Amino acid sequence: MWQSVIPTPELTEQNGSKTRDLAEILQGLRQSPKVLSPKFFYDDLGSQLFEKITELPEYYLTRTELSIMRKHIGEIAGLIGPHASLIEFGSGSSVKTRILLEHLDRLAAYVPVDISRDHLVAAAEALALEFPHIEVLPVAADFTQPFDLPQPRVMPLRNIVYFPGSTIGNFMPGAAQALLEVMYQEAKEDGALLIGVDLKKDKAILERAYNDSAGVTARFNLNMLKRLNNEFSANFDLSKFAHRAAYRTSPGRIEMHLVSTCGQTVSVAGEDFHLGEGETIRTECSHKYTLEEFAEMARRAGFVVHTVWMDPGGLFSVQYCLRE
Ligand code: SAH
Ligand code: AVI
Repeated sequence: MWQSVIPTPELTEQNGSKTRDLAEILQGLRQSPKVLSPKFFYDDLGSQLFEKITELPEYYLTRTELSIMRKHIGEIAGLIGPHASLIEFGSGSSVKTRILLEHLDRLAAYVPVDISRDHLVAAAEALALEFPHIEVLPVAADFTQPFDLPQPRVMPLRNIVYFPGSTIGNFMPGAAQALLEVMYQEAKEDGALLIGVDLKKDKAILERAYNDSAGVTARFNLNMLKRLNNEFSANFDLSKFAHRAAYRTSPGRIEMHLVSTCGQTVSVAGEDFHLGEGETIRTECSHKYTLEEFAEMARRAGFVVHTVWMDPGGLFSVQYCLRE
């Protein structure tokens, strides 16, 4: 009987540690005000909910970045040149990447790096089917911790680090610069960074994007507690928390919180935490930059911004940065 041969990309798993994650969660909940890292959003359901967010009418980021990529892909592919290795941080479903994979000249390899393991594997398998001529080398890793990249079969001419979605905005300025420094190292000599950066704009547009009328962002936010219940022996009652997202003009970021709707005590891995009525756990910051602010941060990490593409409304930017 005829059987089709489906190429299965080989997964590299690195630096995942439940003990380290739990220590980080407990440390965040002991703080005042309480915080949890946005990286804990992304279990399988969290990744699916994020995909739903990208399709919401209020969430302008994804469709705007896609439109910029489609409009300027010729110029982007020209700047990147042939035989590059494309290394993507926080690849998710690799939707925007498909535009690059379709247009880059004889790509040596595509290396998606993501913390959401099963979602990454599914995306990598789909890509390997769609682009059988490109070596796909998925890496399941927390990119805020040290990790190694697999070696492609074909020696690339240069490394291009791709970081779309404005995920850079989810890091505090110091951590964002540290991450750009890691990317600088991964780009190696002659390498470059292609990055999506969301821009400062009217507060009402921003707050709508993180408070959608269908309530998907609220489910995404609350899912973090469900994940803590499932994986870290927590006992959060989701009905006692509400989603809140608001823009703080200074320092220029959306903050997402989970608001305790009553006084309550929750337990995580045997440790109790008290929350007063109205007390919040901050789950995410989404920093918005001006072009100047981002250029300055990139410069401190060793990059010089070479080209910036924006949509006509100036909502979002895609930036090509070279090692200085
Ligand atoms: N690049 C995609 C997805 C953005 S969502 C886009 O532009 O639409 C953010 C992605 O980063 C998720 O897939 C999430 O799993 C991943 N991520 C978040 N924190 C991470 C970390 N510390 N290490 C690795 N991946 C991370
Ligand atoms: C992945 N990241 C850039 C998204 C953002 O806009 O900060 C995550 C998100 N949070 C709420 N909606 C989307």
